[in-house]
Amino acid sequence: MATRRSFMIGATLAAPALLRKAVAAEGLGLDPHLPAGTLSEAALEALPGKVPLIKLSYRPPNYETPLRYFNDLFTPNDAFFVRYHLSDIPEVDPNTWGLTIGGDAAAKPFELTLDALKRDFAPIEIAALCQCAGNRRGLFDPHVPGVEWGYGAMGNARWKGVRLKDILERANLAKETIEISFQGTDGPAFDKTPHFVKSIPIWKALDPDTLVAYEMNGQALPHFNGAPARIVVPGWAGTYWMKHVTRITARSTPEDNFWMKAAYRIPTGKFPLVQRFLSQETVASTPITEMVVNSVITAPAAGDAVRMGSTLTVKGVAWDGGYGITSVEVSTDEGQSWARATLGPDVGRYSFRPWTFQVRATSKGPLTLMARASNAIGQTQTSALIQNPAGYHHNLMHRVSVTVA
Ligand SMILES: Nc1nc2c(c(=O)[nH]1)N[C@H]1C(S)=C(S)[C@@H](COP(=O)(O)O)O[C@H]1N2
Ligand SMILES: [Mo]
Repeated sequence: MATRRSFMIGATLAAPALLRKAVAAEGLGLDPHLPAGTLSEAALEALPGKVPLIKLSYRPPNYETPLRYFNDLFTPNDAFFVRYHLSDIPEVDPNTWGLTIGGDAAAKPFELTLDALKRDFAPIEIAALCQCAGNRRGLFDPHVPGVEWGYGAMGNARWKGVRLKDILERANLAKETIEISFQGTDGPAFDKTPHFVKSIPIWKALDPDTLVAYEMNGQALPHFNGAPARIVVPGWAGTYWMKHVTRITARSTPEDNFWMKAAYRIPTGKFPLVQRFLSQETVASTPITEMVVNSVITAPAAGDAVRMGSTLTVKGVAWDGGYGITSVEVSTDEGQSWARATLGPDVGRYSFRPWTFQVRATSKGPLTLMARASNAIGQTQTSALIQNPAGYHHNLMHRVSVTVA
């Protein structure tokens, strides 16, 4: 099996000269509540293979998707957001790529080529939203440190691959297995930051919807979204969706690294979440698990002009951790009254659920739209932000103001 270095084509992240010219920041539609530094520094810029996205940092690359792309149920691959923690991101050659399955709890460790992965296991395709737990961090009030995302650290796609459970079955797992951990090929460029390694509890790894995916929306995964294969954990925050995965480790002890012990954790019991990652939980904090119920308004855009007397079609998407969206309501009077939006097609419980709402513009001046999603277990978006030090799980109701003239 290839060593870490030998299956890389060699190029690390492209030098700035290879980027298409940065486009002027105006027209980015950034929320004015983002930190001042983000508002002045963010720019539209295209990574190789991508359309211009909102660049928040270049090393490591953190690029978010402009809100209007979520008018489509599935986010185009070339507009799908990009999130990395470390700057050395080799392009992986799919022909020499290999996946190693091992660990102290795997009685029969083995290795897979990409061909074997596709040939030896039944393919399955699932529609699911990949969202960074820190999506909308930049809208926390007061601001918290971290990548200051607006609304676009998420994307909805059809993921094709094989069940992680089918792969694990071949490794003859010990009954003591408590976590399955994942490692990719990217690493630190200069410093001593530990490699990005994440684990999930064994019960989530064996969930038939948890995948090792090699296609996204009918195409091979783009480099920046994890080529040639990534982990897909439907319903759970993006942090577990390991890109360029090369090693799957079955563990009889909890993974003990910075990325599990210090990052992507929330205060224990503070959020209305159901799924718990008990082998990593302490009295003070617990790992992020499923996404909270949420929605955005994708049209009209903030600041649009609307003709007096016309009927405006309000559009958006809603999602949760996989319990299922049951309603979206819209308010045009600052939340005093709410009316039900019409839900669009249900393509799976982990996917965006589109919705529409018609409203007549009956008085001149500003018109503020608000949206609120609810799910099948009775959860609704919050109207008071749940504070937490790293700015995760922002699900305040989205507001968009237009002008009726
Ligand atoms: N190899 C690798 N995989 C990774 C990460 C990373 O830094 N390296 N970041 C994770 C996080 S925090 C998120 S939110 C998602 C983002 O997926 P995307 O870049 O395809 O949009 O990838 C996850 N997988
Ligand atoms: Mo993330």
